[in-house]
Amino acid sequence: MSFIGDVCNALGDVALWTYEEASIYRRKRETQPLIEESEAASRLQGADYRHVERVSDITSATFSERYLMRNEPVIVADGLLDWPAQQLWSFNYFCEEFGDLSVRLQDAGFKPKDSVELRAYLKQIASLPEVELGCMSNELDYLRYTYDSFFKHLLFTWGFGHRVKTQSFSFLAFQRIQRHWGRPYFLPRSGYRIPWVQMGSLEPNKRMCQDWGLYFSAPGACTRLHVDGMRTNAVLCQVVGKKAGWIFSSSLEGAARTLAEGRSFAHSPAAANDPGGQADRIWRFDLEPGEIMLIPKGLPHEVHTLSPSISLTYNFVTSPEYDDYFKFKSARGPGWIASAPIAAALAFKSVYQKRAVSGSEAREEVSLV
Ligand SMILES: O=C(O)CCC(=O)C(=O)O
Ligand SMILES: [Fe+2]
Repeated sequence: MSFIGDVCNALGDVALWTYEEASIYRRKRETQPLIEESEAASRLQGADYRHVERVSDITSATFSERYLMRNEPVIVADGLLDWPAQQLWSFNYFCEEFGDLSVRLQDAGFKPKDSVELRAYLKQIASLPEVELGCMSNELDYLRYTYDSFFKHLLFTWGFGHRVKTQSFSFLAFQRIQRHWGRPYFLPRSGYRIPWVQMGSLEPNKRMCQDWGLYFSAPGACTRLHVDGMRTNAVLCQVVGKKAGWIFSSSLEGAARTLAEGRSFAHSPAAANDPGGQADRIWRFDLEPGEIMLIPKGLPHEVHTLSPSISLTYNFVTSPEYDDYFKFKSARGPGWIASAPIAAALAFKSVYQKRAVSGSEAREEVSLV
């Protein structure tokens, strides 16, 4: 991408942020009635419960039409096919390359915790045994992202990161692992609103996308139920280890949050402007190394680490989705994170444990031909 192209994209980003800031965050939203805990439980119990579809060898047109535009989660089983990261990344690799750096860990709700030496942290988690979904431990914190100044972050966001001097792990890693990964093969090349890319192609390994992070976590670690801050799509690219969890339809946002936190939140009726106009649905996912999952824009999700894990994630919105995204975010506001995991809520435990026993979790690979 040329210098002029980078500057145009940066101006596009600024214009869009200003527009959203003025029209969404400062706007008064209609207040919805609160949902009772008992009603929340019955909504989740009555919801359609299924596994996230698994596909491979998917074109970007099919991916956009079947999943992105319909706000339907999907796992692309061969997602990391062309990423050298699959061969190169390991706990040893990151110890050797970046082990001396100090990193700030986070708890299950993205809250900053202690700073530790990266090597000590990675050694501590690398050999821990696998756990089952729902076995959580509060002992081990997560490494998600550690950035230094806001100004440097802007430079990375606009593709000038290679010129920046930094000692912050996420920035340094972004610079040094650039050739190990790239835009997943099934994502559109161009036509993004977030980040703004209307000309040229999006190269997320050169221009740091929103919420870009290299995540390291131990078996039993969890990212509690939440909706991503800007309500954009996320791709969760699983390089080492396994993760599992659930994604909830937009109609269950209030019910799921109410159960997780044990206090009432606004009911979220399935509105005409909900992306995909989804009925009550819970998707369970099991993500294996080499796979990439789409977490559709605005949907609540909770993620558990089952075995020592290294993953990479970033967020985006394509141009054709923007109207739906904007209307939905105007109605619901920015994202949130629950104060407790939904996996620990008794009424939800009975939902997922029953489904596991009844075998209704059978996985299927969808044929695209
Ligand atoms: O991988 C994880 O634990 C959580 C990913 C996620 O949902 C996020 O970072 O927003
Ligand atoms: Fe998320």
